Amino acid sequence: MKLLTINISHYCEKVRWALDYLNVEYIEEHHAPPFHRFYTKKYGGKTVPVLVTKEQCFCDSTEILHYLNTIASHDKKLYPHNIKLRSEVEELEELFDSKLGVATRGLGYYFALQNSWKIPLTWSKGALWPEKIGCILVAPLTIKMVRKKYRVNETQKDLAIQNISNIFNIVDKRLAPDTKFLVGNKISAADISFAALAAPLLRPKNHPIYSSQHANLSQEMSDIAKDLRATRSGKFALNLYEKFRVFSN
Ligand SMILES: N[C@@H](CCC(=O)N[C@@H](CS)C(=O)NCC(=O)O)C(=O)O
Repeated sequence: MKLLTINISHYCEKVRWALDYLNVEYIEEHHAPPFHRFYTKKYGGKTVPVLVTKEQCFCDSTEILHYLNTIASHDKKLYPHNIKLRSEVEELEELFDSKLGVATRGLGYYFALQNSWKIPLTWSKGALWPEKIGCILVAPLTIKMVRKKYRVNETQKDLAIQNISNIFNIVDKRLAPDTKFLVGNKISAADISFAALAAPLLRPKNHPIYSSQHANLSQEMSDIAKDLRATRSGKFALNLYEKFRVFSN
């Protein structure tokens, strides 16, 4: 299998984690914005991640996890067999994808764009040299598009902080002090989605891409991250990374 990614994308990390957890063999092909579009377009998508198998391709992280579930062994299903539990997992995954992932990305870009010269270097990590160079050359234009597309501004920043806090509260309420997983007694797509999509702020130690060092974050972002890490759901996500973020490749 081939996984098309932009290195730092947390939706890509969600899929990478699922593939690693299931011990599926795959090759990750890193692309740098805006050049990822040449490749995603070939498979009928726009965004990353895209998973390409011998027979099919999938252009959305949730679609990919559903596909992976069909090839997962019985003891490692990402979605429980029980219909009620399965729909709980699916509802949580949808909430995290549509609200948490959007908010952590928006907030991440709000702070990252304060040092915008660094962005093409981060975007292009792992990409081939021609793409790296292209990414740096067209970065001013790409950054302008990102600002517009993800509405990176002060109002959206406040809204993102509010949305993140709301979702962390929802998760807090589901977690009793000894709860290991969001649904049922095994790690599921809900746990993976929550931890991967919160990771740009939580900066877990075992993350394959983000550094857990807060030294290179702005003071304001670092303060937000510290507060989130101290919540019950923050600790829960950090623990998921520590105990369950295995690597197959
Ligand atoms: N719903 C999609 C969202 C993926 C997504 O938004 N990916 C972003 C990176 S975080 C992307 O590819 N952005 C570049 C673009 O829109 O061209 C999924 O879960 O796969």
